[in-house]
Amino acid sequence: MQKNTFKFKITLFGAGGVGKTSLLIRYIKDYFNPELKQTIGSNFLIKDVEVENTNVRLLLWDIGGQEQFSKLRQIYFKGSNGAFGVYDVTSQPSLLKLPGWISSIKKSVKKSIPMIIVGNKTDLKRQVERSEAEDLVKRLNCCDYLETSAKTGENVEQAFKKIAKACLESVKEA
Ligand code: G3D
Ligand code: MG
Repeated sequence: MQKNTFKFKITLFGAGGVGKTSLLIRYIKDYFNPELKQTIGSNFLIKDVEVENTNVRLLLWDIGGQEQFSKLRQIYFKGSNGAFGVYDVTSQPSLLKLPGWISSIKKSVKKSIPMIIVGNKTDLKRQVERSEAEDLVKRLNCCDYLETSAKTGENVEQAFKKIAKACLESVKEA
């Protein structure tokens, strides 16, 4: 790792089953495993990227199968530089869980951090209107909204790039 590398902790959040682990695996390893089992515990994966001629190391945290335990959430979010929220475009309840997650983040992280929301599983028949998701994302003050498919790979790289870029901009502003 070069000396001038920025390190950002980016935490994934969202309801169980929306595709957080699949998105991470698609991004890091470029494959999709339909047999993927529910993650146990939280994992983190590392990806080195270049953003605007700057070396950035992303520490990507995946909460695993314990999404429902709010005490764990606080530990998990602590020290995050950015957050990556996921819902499933075939599940309205998964969209409506995002505000609760974001209030957990605000309780755990003192300063305001960039957040991106992705609507995943665009390869399936959607149940949530894009405009509804966009409205919510705007109300939640997230920096961006994208739609992805961990299955086809659509927009996956772009989504992680956006959050990396937003993290970099936030440290440069500070
Ligand atoms: P999670 O980590 O948010 O809990 P997972 O979600 O990554 O474990 O994914 C939950 C299920 O959704 C998995 O299926 C996975 O294969 C599927 N999935 C994830 N992303 C996509 C996607 O973009 N498109 C489609 N069609 N399916 C996706 P199983 O059957 O193992 O539960
Ligand atoms: Mg998982």
